[in-house]
Amino acid sequence: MVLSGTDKTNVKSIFSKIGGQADDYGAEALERMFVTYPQTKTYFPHFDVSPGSAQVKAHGKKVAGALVEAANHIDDIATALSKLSDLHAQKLRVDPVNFKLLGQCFLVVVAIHNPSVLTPEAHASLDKFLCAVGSVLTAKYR
Ligand code: HNI
Repeated sequence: MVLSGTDKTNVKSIFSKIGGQADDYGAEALERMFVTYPQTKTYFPHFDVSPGSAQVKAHGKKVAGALVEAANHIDDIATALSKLSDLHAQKLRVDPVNFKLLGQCFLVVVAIHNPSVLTPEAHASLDKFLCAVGSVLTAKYR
């Protein structure tokens, strides 16, 4: 997934507009993923996955932090998320299809809270970015 210069600018602009709300969006995206695609809950047997749970909130913060990190290092996402890539490939072994699902949920959450930010162009760039993050996190699966 190759991000153009415009995509990179769009993604950085989206994250700057989201600002401190990213943590909440991470949690909301997880809540939506668990409700809409309940099969994703199988990776979190040790979590209380009900909406509003403290564990989901804390985990959403971590996921959002990784997305912000990727956006801040958009020219080299692979290096920025290298440790997470090892973790998802070697330990968690999440089926790659699930990254699309979480990505879609995150897009929906951004759209709901920032309808004016998510122009079709911004939507396309954010989608490409989330796909790029998913590719990095599943790149080391063997
Ligand atoms: Ni993911 C742990 C980031 C997609 C299942 N994941 C993490 C952590 C981060 C993270 C950050 C915490 C690592 C640590 O504690 O050191 N995950 C991301 C990102 C995406 C993603 C940025 C995609 C955008 N993860 C997914 C998906 C699933 C998933 C799609 C499964 C459906 N992740 C997990 C599980 C853990 C995890 C399971 C361990 C949770 C725990 O605390 O036990």
